[in-house]
Amino acid sequence: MPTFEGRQSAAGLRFAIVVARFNDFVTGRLLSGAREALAAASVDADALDILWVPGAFEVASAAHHVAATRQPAAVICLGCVIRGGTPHFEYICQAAAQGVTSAALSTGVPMAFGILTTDSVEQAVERAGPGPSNKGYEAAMAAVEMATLRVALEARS
Ligand code: INI
Repeated sequence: MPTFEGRQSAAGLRFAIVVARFNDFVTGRLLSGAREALAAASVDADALDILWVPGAFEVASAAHHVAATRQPAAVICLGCVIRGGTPHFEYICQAAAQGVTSAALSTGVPMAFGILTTDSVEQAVERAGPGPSNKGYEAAMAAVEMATLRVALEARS
């Protein structure tokens, strides 16, 4: 029975990162974490497109566009939505999650979901610290695994 798995090295593959500017004191750190993970996976800095968008709501449409036009091996989606006192939080989170899922399925390009949805600034900052527990780092590692899984599957088709 054939078994397929992704790899930890993605040398030679191109990636895109879509990052929301809203709460950039957090998303900038998620971006640093994602870049660190891609470097650890031997992805060349020149093989990386970085797209800044206004907020988490806009991440999915930019992810869809970059996937369709530049055909990266995977897209890493980064953002930070912090709960306020209104239902706005739920709408943005739901739109972001469903939008990224739909963009990945419709383009066939794997997308990693590194959009934090937290109850407080403290929870967001905790998830954007240095090292592998940074959620941007984790999302980039998921993107590497999914991209290389796809390469492994295509090599056998
Ligand atoms: N966008 C975020 O990325 N995080 C938030 O916490 C947030 N809040 O709280 O409103 C937020 N709003 C902006 C939204 O993503 C869109 O940019 C805006 O609605 C314009 O479409």
